Amino acid sequence: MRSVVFRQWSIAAILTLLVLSLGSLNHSITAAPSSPEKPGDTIGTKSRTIYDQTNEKTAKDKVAYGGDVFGLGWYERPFDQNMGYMPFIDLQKIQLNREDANWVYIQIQVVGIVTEGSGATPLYGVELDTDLDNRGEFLVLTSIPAGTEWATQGVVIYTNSDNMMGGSKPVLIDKSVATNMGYDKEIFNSGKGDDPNLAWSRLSPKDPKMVELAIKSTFLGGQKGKFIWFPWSMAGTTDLTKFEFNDKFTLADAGSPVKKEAQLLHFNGFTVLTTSGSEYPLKGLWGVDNTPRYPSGFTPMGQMPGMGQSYEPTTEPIPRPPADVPYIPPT
Ligand SMILES: [Ca+2]
Ligand SMILES: [Ca+2]
Ligand SMILES: [Ca+2]
Repeated sequence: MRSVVFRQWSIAAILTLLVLSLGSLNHSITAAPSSPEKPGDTIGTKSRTIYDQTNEKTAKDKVAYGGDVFGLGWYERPFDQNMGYMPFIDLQKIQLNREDANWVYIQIQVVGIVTEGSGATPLYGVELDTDLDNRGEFLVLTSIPAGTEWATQGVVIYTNSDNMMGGSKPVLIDKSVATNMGYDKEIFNSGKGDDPNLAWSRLSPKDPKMVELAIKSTFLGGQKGKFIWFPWSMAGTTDLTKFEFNDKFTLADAGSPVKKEAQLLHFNGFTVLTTSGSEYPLKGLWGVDNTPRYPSGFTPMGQMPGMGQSYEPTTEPIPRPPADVPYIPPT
């Protein structure tokens, strides 16, 4: 009887130790605490990661490697008006992290050293569709952060006053000229706005090729918030009232970053035609890079145009429910 009691105590002790050690393990993988009014020093490690096409190998030939799909609003144009490569806006890897109770962090890594692009006053950020109607509500952009400390300086959040982002067909090319207003209205600029601490940026303390953004989690619906997001980088002269670009430019006016024939790609259930090489070189729409759209906090139901699930195109269709995102050639 005594030994049975002892054994029970031993099991209880082992269980207690196990719970304690699991507890400390749990603690050690949680992001360092942040303040509700200022982002934390460290960003968690469980991030949604997107890899984007890069162009350093083809830059000497003044062409993009690929990845530009005008009809879906996917751009691969980190080049100037003369097809000069801008590695400091060539998106490479983007991570979105929601482990922190107070902040959503976005880490944007490009091919070149960020500060080496200062002459072009580049902007880095994220577009957000917060009501899941495929129309962007917000565009959060930062200029090159002054340093590796979080600051609100240079961070601007734009919205659109007509809630008609993307015209009659969000994401896709409108058949007639879109007259919607684009990102025409600032709701936050360098700490000025209803909430002076809404969004922050810094250069990554670990990587000179990375810009980091922090947006208050409550702005995006809190920890259970659902939104569509995707990153942008652009030269600072980009006209934000021209969003969405594939409505406000024809492909002929925008130009093309590739010389290749347009290719039909089967892409996670989508069938898309890449941008035609006959429109080479870049004309009106240059100095921009982005990626497909991604869901956060929800699984997309039905067809959401421009959504990516993996960035690797395949030559054969992946069996999935039928998807058709028609490419509408400019007339
Ligand atoms: Ca890129
Ligand atoms: Ca929306
Ligand atoms: Ca449209």
